Amino acid sequence: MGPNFNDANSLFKFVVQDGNGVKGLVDAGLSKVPHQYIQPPEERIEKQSASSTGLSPIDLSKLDGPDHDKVVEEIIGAAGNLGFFQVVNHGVPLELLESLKESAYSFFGQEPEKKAVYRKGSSPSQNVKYGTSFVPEKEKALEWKDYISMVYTNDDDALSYWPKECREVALEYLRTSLNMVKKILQVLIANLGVAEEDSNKTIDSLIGLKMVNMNYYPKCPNPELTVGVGRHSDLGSLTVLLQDGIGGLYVKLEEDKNGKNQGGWIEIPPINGALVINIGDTLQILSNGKYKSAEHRVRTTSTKSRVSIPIFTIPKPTEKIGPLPQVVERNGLARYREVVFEDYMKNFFGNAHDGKKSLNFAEI
Ligand SMILES: O=C(O)CCC(=O)C(=O)O
Repeated sequence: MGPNFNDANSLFKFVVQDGNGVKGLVDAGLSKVPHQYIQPPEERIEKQSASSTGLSPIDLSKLDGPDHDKVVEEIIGAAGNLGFFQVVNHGVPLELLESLKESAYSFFGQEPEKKAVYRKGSSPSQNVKYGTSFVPEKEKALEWKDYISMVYTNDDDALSYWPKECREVALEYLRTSLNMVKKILQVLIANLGVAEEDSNKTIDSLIGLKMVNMNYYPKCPNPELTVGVGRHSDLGSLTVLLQDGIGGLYVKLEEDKNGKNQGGWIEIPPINGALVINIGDTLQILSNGKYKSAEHRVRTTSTKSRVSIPIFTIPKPTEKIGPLPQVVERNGLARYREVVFEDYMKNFFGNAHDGKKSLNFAEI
């Protein structure tokens, strides 16, 4: 007998424990989403309610030319306002971006047993994890997303243990993106008053750990009731994100001092060949709030499945993270305490997504 999707335990076992994922549910021919995926009304995403950013992508190649100062201004402005921006001429080959999307489809298109090998507890490497939703055990409503997560330690480990469908392209994506991440961080760190001779050390501490994820959002019979990813901010320093052409990534506008913006949402539209960059909690803490770790979420769609491929750059677990003294000196008051990053991570991954609540852990 097949799984009974009306029974909560049976569904959880099928999707989460047996590793069939949301894709397994959809492939079983569902005509409406099971109640475990139905979000409370306040979390649902109305497609019509968001506007597009209308912001042009930043041309990173100009950092090395006469427009250097203008590009620096654009990066600093975006990091301090929306916390999200898009970049072009980023140094990551455009053919590689296409291969990455294809490799995500070839990984998730496999039989469930092939993917389930990488479930937590059975994966041949603790650096590779296949899963679904975010923290399914803790969530009131599950997220409509399957993922594979690959932590980088060294090339040999990646080439031995990351899934063969995507290992080479994911590694090349990471390698080429890191050059860009370092350039962007150089700009952001210099603006916080870190002396040039200390800049490399600070950057190394911000990107001590790297993780490439591939997200797969199967098409959904009831996009109006579900979310692909719920409201959250990222925990690390900078996230690089490749999204395909489907759309559905929304960022929350912070209410400004005059009460304008009212916390509305805007879409980060897919731009062919561009990469999305966003600020994570670590940079918000380090900058004492000058840079914004933006709250974001992802809509589902009934017409086509979507893939996205983020790289998360985060400090090593043993690293201590707190506001830079030079920034506190300017502000007069530290908004965050110093935290051991391992504790911050445990809190982040131990709770369901809930907007920017992750930052409360470090708030004074
Ligand atoms: O799929 C996206 O566009 C964003 C994914 C995301 O927010 C995440 O993986 O944390």
